Amino acid sequence: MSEPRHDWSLEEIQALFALPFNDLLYRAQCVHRAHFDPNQVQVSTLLSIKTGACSEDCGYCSQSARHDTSLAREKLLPLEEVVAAARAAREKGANRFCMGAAWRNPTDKNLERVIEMIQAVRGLGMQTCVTLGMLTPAQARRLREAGLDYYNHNLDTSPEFYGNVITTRTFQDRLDTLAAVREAGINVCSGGILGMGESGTDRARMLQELANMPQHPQSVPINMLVQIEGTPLYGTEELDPLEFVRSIAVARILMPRSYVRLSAGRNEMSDEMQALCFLAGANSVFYGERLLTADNPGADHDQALFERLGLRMEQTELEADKALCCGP
Ligand code: SAM
Ligand code: DTB
Ligand code: SF4
Repeated sequence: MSEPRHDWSLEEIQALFALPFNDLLYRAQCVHRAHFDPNQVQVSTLLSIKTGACSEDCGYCSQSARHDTSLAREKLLPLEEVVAAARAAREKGANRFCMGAAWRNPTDKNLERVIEMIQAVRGLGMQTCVTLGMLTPAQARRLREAGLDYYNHNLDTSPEFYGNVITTRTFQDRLDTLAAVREAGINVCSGGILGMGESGTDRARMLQELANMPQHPQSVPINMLVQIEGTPLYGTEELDPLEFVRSIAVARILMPRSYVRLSAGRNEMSDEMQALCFLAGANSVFYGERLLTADNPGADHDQALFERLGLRMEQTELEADKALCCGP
């Protein structure tokens, strides 16, 4: 197996996008099979632990205080509510619990409250992920010490298109947070959003930025824009679904060992479109009826889909250990 590359040129990536669809999917499927069980998906459940009233102006987001989206605001949730949600997610089969807060960045006081949540969720035998905005290197180290498994912070789009979507923090700010997370030894979860009106070159550039990081993010969420009324991006022309599938395939080829997550927007996708995304190398999803504020297919729908496709959900470590020592 060859070592993953970190020197992809834009031309090479554009040449992948330009392949005939069948050739591209075949290449992606070969890469996928060389590194992963092709019939297994990792499932993460999301919970918004602090909702709305965010100071940032991200053009896609329901939670920005600058957009009129009629979203109910909520302060940081009490610990017991978070643990109850994580337990329910575990019972439905999720092996990772991802907690998101509508902050530009957490204060050190906020961080200590979130750490209590991380420790309680780990206590349930689940992997933990949080997405809290920008972090300082010291905050990233504090999260690592507390046992956090993954930190999600997306590039969102290409550096060139970025200013059309967000003005209150820079693309470089995002790279700095990701470097702090990586250097603290936390697994990086980073990807972006397609369907925001970006060009094909922007999609290729975003994937190039992700693939040419010093280490590939362990997890790469590819979101389809969920159009939210009242946000500046509401009404954007929809992306050709096959172009979305191609982007998943290219992500798989560029980052062969990363989990590529078919993320937001599944509620608006047909089962057949999702099946194509799995064929293109997606091997992770957000699972449960809500993302942070938007709807997601319910667990029942997903279980039926996995059944139809013969996909198995990755287990928690505890379940995997039990299966090893006690048999089926
Ligand atoms: N406030 C933190 C931040 O921005 O880093 C954490 C939460 S934020 C909601 C996490 C990510 O969700 C964003 O970076 C974006 O990629 C994704 N996201 C938010 N709203 C979305 C939407 N309407 N459609 C698709 N993805 C979205
Ligand atoms: C990611 O890439 N997508 C998730 C998670 N990371 C935090 C969030 C999707 C949000 C979709 C819109 C909403 O629920 O408000
Ligand atoms: Fe705030 Fe995050 Fe939404 Fe941007 S994406 S407005 S930082 S919650």
